[in-house]
Amino acid sequence: MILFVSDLHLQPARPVLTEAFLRFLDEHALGAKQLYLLGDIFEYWAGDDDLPEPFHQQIVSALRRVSDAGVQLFWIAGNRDFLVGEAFAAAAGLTLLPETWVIDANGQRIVLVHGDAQCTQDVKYMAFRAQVRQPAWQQQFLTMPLPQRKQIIAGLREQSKQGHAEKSYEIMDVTPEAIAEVFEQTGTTIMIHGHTHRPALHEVAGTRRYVLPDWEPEYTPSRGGWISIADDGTIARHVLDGTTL
Ligand SMILES: [Mn+2]
Repeated sequence: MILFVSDLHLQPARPVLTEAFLRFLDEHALGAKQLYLLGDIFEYWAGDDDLPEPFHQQIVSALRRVSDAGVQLFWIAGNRDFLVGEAFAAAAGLTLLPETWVIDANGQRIVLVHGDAQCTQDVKYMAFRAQVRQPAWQQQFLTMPLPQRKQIIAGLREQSKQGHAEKSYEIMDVTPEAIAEVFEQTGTTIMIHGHTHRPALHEVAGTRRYVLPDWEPEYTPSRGGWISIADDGTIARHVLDGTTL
């Protein structure tokens, strides 16, 4: 079994969410062969020097327990936790992947992305992304003291809340052109991504695009879940209690 999950937006202020994620790791991920974490696992990540923070320690050791049990863990950065680096990866026992990654899962080639790079209509975000994904920009940002970085990130989040009263990054959807380009460039016909908070299976012109849900276990109706690929290649979408859609 291979599992895929994204968009938890883990943060200390949401203990019910943390509990739901830890339960998912215990009850489902521990029995899997591989687990792919496809972005925005954390609400934000200011740099690996924030690893000692108790909440981060709790999540890292939970992931570590899964990898120590023999499950291979893989990570694709989201738009909120792209500053996760090798120190985090080593502590959690996972492998960092590039932003576009093709896997061979039980004979099927499947392309994995977070999904933010495909929201090409959001011109402002695309410009921001192009800047902050540059290694040189990141190196420079990471030279600032951690409290200052946290302050800047909090400011950006506040700004995006105010400026996006009618539109947030997550409200923007991927564009068909950007999706077609990913399929073409990778020679694949199956994709799994998150980011948009629009869980779905889109079947278009011989392609299948699975969109992961964001997690909101503390609300009614609850949101959340994951995608699995069984040993026979069957791809399934699961809700929080594990049942398939
Ligand atoms: Mn995202």
